[in-house]
Amino acid sequence: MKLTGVELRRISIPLVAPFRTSFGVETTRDILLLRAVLDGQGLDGQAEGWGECVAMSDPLYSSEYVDASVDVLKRFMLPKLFSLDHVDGAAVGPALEPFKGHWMSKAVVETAVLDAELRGTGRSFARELGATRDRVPCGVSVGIHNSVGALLESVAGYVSAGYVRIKLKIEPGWDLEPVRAVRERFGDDLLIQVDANTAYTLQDARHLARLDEFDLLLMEQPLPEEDVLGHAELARLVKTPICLDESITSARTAAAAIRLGACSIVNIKPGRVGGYLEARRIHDVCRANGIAVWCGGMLETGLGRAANIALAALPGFTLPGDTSASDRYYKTDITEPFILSADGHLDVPTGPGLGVTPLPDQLAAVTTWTEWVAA
Ligand code: NPQ
Ligand code: MG
Repeated sequence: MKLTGVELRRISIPLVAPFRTSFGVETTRDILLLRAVLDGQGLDGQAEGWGECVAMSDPLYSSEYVDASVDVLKRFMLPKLFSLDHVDGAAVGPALEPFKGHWMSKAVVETAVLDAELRGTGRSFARELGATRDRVPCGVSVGIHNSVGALLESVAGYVSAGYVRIKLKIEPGWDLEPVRAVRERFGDDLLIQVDANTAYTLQDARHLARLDEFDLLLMEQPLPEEDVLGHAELARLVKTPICLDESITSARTAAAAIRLGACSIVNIKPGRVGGYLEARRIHDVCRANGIAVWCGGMLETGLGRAANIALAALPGFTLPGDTSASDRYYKTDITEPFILSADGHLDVPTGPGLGVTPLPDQLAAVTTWTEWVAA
């Protein structure tokens, strides 16, 4: 199989409400999509597949951003893949390995090629990755609000929609009070966790230990991405389990973080680690070490969401993920929407590849730019 061409497409899609985190506010997602066209042996002629890049427009979550992704794909990654005689999902990672970093760009092209390959042979992402469930329990990530009252109203809506776990975004000045209020209002049975997106330092350890009384499932990425050792220190000073997100960029960094005692739980985001195949390797490393994992989210449309739900159906995903329904973020998704069941689950797609494709009208309505890159 050859990669004969790629369509790069940018879409601009409004969020149902602003999403505020410790690193900024997002009101509209500016997303890069990639459509890969494969030709040849093993396929019925041509096959095409889609990927969704999780980079934001600005490098605020990590160093990656959309314009850089377009650039590195066009300048380095696509020419490399076009030069290969045989391309399939498994070949993309090794071929791009010489290029440092740029995990989100690697992930989008690997996902699109894998989708094309699987569609060409009728296999689903879930089957290919090793899913063992046909539906997954879902959590929801709740942004920083202007007041505790407004936060409680939002959380009440998600709880009544069926979400089985609530994640509260925190930052210095928005931590103990909102967490206490949500715990008091919704009771001891609600599964609650927090995510700081690197907003604290080890100096804040005593303050973060005050979260221990709220019986949280975990605290996610309190310290900077590079401060793995700091997380190991912090883990000795707080009772709440430490979960790493930004610090985990590969199975190797996951293994090192586990060995250091920097985390007892890992948030796996396929886009942040170079794709679904590396995400599965992180799952395997964690499972072998008794470390629980869950599937993170980057406000994906139905394309990225479909693949995340397939991944979240693997056996080591023992905690609910940020795999929310489409309407958590978008009024109109670009695929058939993912709809939450009354008991807070989403069905794992079963069709070939991702099991979903963009709806042409919806896609056209949000597209701001396209470019065809031929081999
Ligand atoms: C996290 N996601 O776990 C991320 C952070 C995040 C669901 O909390 C645009 C694109 C806005 C990606 C905001 C969730 C975003 C984004 C937050 C990712 O850390
Ligand atoms: Mg996070």
